[in-house]
Amino acid sequence: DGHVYLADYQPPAWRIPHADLRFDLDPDATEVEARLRLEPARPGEPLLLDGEDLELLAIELDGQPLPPERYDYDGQRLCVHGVAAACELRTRVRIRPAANTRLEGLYRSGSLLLTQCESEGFRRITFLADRPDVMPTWRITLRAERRAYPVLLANGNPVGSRELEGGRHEAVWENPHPTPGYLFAIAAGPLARVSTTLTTAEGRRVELNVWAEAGDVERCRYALGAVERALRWDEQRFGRCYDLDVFNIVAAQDFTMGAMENKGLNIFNARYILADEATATDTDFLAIESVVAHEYLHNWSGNRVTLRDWFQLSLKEGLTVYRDSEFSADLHSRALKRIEVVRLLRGRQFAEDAGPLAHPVRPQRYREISNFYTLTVYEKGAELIRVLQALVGDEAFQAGMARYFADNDGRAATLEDFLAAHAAASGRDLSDFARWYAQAGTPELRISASFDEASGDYALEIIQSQPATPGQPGPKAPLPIPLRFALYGPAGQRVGAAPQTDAPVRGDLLELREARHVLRWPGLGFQPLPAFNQGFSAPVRLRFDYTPAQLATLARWEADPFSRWDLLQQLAVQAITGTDARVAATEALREVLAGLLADDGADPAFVAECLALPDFDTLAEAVPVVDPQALAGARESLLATLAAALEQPLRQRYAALAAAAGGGLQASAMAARALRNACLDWLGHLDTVPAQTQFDATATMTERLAALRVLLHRQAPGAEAALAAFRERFAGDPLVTDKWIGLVATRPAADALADVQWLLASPWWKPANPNRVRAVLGNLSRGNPLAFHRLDGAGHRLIADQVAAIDPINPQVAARLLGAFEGWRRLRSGLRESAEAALASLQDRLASADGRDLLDRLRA
Ligand code: B3K
Ligand code: ZN
Repeated sequence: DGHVYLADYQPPAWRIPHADLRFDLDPDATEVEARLRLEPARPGEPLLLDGEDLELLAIELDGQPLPPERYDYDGQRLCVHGVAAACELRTRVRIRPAANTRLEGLYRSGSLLLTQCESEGFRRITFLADRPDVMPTWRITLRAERRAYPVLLANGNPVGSRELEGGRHEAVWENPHPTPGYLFAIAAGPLARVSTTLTTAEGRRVELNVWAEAGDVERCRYALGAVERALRWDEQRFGRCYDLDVFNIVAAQDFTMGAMENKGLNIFNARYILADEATATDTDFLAIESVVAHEYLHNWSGNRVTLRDWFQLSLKEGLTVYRDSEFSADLHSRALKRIEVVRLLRGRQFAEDAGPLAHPVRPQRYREISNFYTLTVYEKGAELIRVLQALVGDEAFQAGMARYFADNDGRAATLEDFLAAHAAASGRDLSDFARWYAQAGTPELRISASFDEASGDYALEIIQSQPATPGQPGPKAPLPIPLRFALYGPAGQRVGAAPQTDAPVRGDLLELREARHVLRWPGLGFQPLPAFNQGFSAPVRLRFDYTPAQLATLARWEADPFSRWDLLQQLAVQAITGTDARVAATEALREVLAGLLADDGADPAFVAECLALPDFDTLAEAVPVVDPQALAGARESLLATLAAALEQPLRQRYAALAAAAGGGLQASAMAARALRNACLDWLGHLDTVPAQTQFDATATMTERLAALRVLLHRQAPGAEAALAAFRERFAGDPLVTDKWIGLVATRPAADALADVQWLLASPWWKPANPNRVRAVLGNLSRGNPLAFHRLDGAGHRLIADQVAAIDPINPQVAARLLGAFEGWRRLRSGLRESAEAALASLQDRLASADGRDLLDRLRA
């Protein structure tokens, strides 16, 4: 039926211990000669290799040309007949990088030639068993014209280079670590670098380089520092050292995802490398550091220990997201990092888990694996590592990680291997925990309290349930859920008494195992105020009926900043979507925010997070039927009301932070800018003059872009002039151009669609550049509910038409865009029909496997 099933896994029939590749690079026609050493692993099986759209020029077995009857090649698979023993296969193929708009395999980006192989792109370069459990060591020879391609990079260590005739030259690289084809990479072109050397904790001298096209190289310094920080952190926190003599990163303007962790040669979307304070925002800097760390950290979680098959994807991605978020939390603020992660999880992953694309963290089947690089596999996968850590405790978790790396080094592992290492280290049976990986959908906890006046007994009842999801109608087994909790007495004192319950309790951590648990405090004597899920210990939807006054009280009593932020979010959700509680919630919110704005002792970055009310996606998750106009309108009017009520404190705080916000990347300056920009945004509901003043005076992109956003989104008198000035100033910089385009595409109004149409007809529209597609269409579909969900259906039609247009150019980018429809069944009537019609219109217009798979699941 076109699906690949986890249950069908078979180990490879042939091993490939070594691969020797020779490239004659040319953008129009590159020739690749491959010598593969082959050994039968399961005697009697045919020799099959993957190879997609390759022009086969020559084929030899053990030095003898193969006659046509000895092999078949159908454009997808090469089958060599009549081989049973170890041998060497030599092939020569031609490929066409400049014609490769899919950006999978070998492709051209500007003056560079680059590769992207994960998941199944290697087969577009040459023949191989293109699966993660086939792991050759590699020798890679690159030859090219020196003038156009002075730098030639590949995986591993450089082992030689020489001049060739006719202005050509050659570089040879060796990767001694067994490495699957998906981690193969080469990069060639007029690259310049920033560089440093260091000695690892194991005593290895390593050269770190970040490469970019010559004009951009000065903007690579921050990324270089980030690599060094990540390398040191992995040594200290996990005892993992780097294992080659060089670590190279290359920045590319055309790149489908964020970045790629190829062994020793990471290739990055330029937006996650290039930065200085004039062209990148503070948010960009933090994102760069975190993506650089993520890819670096893959060297152990992904590369040294790789995957048996693609179903195990979260084994490297969830784990590496967990690792990079710990890195950021250790280097900066743990609470702020947690807030960022939980925003993404609640706003986007919960939506994925609740819609037609929901799937388990380890899917059981796929048609196109590219469609499973999802928030569920990445972000929920990372949360599961955190759940595991909470269940076994920090010390056992650390021991389990050490054991996992030691037992699986050089292997292609499974989630079972991961859980076995943790079970052994913690002495705990983790078979119930494994259900988290198999069951889709966000668990829900309903908690209700009861207090008996006569006896003074207090009790909490906790009921766990799992929603039905596509292919998993249920019923589903209960999950082990680590839930933090606290009880407060009438004056805000913590109740220390442990509850009576059949669930294990360690301090403030409760471990839910069954569908229902009751916690009793006999004779407590008063009705306490309970608080739950501090630090978001459990990735669940939690329902407990609080009044606005109770939420506001807890927001003062709770010490954990994450929880305080979370309680304010809940208050804001009540103030926006509530019925009876609305007025009271608004007033409570005003009071808490006024207190925060007046509190000079609070971290300004934290106050800024509290001022950022729940975004549209988070609100949409809180209501059963999504009415975008009503939700956005209610949010807008809450902001206007509060801005008017808080005008004085907003203006004061904005002015008081001016000096601290000046420049520099130290935490205090970033925090000051964050709070100033939050104030500016709120003030924009009343007055756009401060934004105009900030736009004219500032030197940093953080302040310039925030000011431009207010001017454009509030349609200030100076908006057009400011946009023109910004556009001119950064005309030569595609990444900054993406920024103003993003602001235009997210103006919160239905007629922003006309601006998007204008962009699509302008010279700025570059449908083959993934960053530009995201800037224009990703922002419209994911960041502008009023324009995307226009009542006349024009937003839905525009995105559907663009998906059809981009599908033949870059199917992965098109499929991502199509994912914006994932919430369509929950839209209010009228919009639901228009979304359904837009999807139906695509039925005969998508040719790619990516697009077809996604469309079928969306419409099922
Ligand atoms: N592993 C890559 C993602 C590859 C996506 C392929 N369609 C980047 C990362 O997660 O680190
Ligand atoms: Zn990753």
